[in-house]
Amino acid sequence: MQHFDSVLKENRIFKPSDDFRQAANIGQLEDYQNLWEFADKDYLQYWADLARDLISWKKPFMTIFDDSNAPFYKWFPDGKLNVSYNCLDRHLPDKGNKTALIFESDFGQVSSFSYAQLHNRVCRFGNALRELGIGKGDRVVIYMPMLVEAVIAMQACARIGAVHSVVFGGFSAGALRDRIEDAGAKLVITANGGLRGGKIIPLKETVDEALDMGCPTVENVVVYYRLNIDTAWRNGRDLWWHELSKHQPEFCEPEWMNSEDPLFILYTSGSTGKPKGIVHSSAGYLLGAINTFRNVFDNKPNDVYWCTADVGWITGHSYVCYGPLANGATQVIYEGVPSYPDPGRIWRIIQRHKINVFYTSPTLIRSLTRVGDWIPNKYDLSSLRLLGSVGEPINPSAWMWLYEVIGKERCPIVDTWWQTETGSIMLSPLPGINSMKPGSCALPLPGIMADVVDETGQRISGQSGGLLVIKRPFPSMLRTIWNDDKRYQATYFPAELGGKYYVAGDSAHRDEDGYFWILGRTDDVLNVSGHRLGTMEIESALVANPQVAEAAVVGRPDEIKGEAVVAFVVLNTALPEGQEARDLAEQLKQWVSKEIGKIARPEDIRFAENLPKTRSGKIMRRLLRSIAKNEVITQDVSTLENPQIIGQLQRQVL
Ligand code: 6R9
Repeated sequence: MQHFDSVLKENRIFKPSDDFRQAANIGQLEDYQNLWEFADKDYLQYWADLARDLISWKKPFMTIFDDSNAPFYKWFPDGKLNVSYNCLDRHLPDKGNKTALIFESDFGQVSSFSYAQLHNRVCRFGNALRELGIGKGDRVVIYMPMLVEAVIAMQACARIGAVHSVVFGGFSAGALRDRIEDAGAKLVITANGGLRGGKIIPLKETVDEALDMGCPTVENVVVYYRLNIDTAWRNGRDLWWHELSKHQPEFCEPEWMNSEDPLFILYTSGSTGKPKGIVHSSAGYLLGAINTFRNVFDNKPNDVYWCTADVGWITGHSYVCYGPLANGATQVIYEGVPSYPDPGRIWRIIQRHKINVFYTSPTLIRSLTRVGDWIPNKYDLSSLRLLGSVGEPINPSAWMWLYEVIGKERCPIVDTWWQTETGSIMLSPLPGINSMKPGSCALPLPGIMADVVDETGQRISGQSGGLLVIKRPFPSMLRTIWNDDKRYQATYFPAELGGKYYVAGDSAHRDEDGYFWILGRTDDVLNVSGHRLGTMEIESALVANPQVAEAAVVGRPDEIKGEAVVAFVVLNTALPEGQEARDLAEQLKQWVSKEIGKIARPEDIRFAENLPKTRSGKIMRRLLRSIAKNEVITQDVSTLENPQIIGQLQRQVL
């Protein structure tokens, strides 16, 4: 990718200030070294101590770890707990009146909820779900806008032991149906609509459409009344959230779960056309979320924290729903679009709520650098003390802008690398300890045995990079892929590397200080604005269109989005030209938005009579990537069966 070149030349180093270091939760080099030494020498005890310190257990565990059925690892398997109890009830005695959530709506209305109020809402909704017959182990799909109610729904599921699967509100009916069916959900929770940038998103309509296409396991749909709009209704199936919750008791007894009982399933893209349902456990996942939130975001009792991620992604699970609440923190939830109604919105929110810790994505930062420094400079951002980035590689110039213009060289930046599968942050500077290098996610957190190896599992160094692996199991890692243990084992613990290392699917290199620099995915996964998209998923969507015979999708470096989707399409009809080609390209872009969601919409579609294939029939993706970038082709194309189509593919539809 474009900015990797500059990453390879990057050599600036920034140290946390003495003030920051002295006040940090982990600020003494000695403490940090001790943690590492302990983790190295007595790995299991290290995690057991943390689990005892940070989690409130109903029944303490005796066994720390069980690898008798590797790689289906178990952590703290004989313990019992409830995740929602850990996020709410345990704070009530001394933090009942503390603000848990501050909600700012799309149009700027603010409301806030104390821990006691949130507890009350979660309990009442939990009881409502129980009344519908939802209980331990049942799957519940949550398809909600970014509202406090999305967090309440997740917490209520956790409270009664139901396994939630949140589907991002931008996914289409087809994508929603696939996820509901794969999870075998009994219930869908949605809102009658969402508001984004002043526009109404008709979520309930999408749910209706998805359920019309299948989903035989769904018995009910619970609908939160967000907007005063007409809402189509299926009597007997659909129920209003407020009506269900009204008469519920104010306490809901938590379901005491085994450590290894699944807390949630979250679908993410992989290298096949079918998204993977990543399964997370209760205790191990919670431990990762609590521990990293406390240390990486250096959480302090009076901090106001804001993470811009939607609850539809893992970041919204670990660093909106679970990590902050389990730590008793105060956080802001914002409903809408960051640039609405103007590009100053983000900075206004920071000023208004006196945000101290701000966690966001490189795409958002890049889009804001574009509009000029005078916009953030209009606002008082002096409350900020720590900044964070996640989801994709941050290029050094975006990093520098964040550091200088937003953080005024006062705020450390934590560039956090992790994945849906890891559940919590794996690589990041500890803000009071580690120096920062723009574009590097620094070092593994204590206890995370990450490394870079070659295809045989041998450790390598040097700028060319290798596979990013984690050499020992850790509590917050995924437990399996829902309904697909085989795929779990084959994808993440490949036999070629000995079957023991967790293979992340990213390539990386380590510099002379051991710092990690992420180079990109090693599989056919694109990262568009921090969202993972499988090229195969988009290809299957395209070939599902009756006009399309064959399609290949690649990523092209994009200054704002990181990567943009480019699709090469072979039609069932003659090669279109001019207006006809333009219309068809637009139709196919809309088709993909409809099949998967807007985030997957191709930016560029090119038509040809065939795709470039080797004589053995393999599509030459490397060549397609060069063509997508409009590069001069210098690669050897002598193995191509059909070299004449290169010219066709180079022609953009303008
Ligand atoms: C948390 C999240 C995971 C993929 C991951 C990697 C990329 C995430 C990154 C980063 C460079 C960072 N990624 N954080 N790349 N620097 N700080 O984003 O989870 O949606 O599963 O995506 O995102 O490629 O493998 P998920």
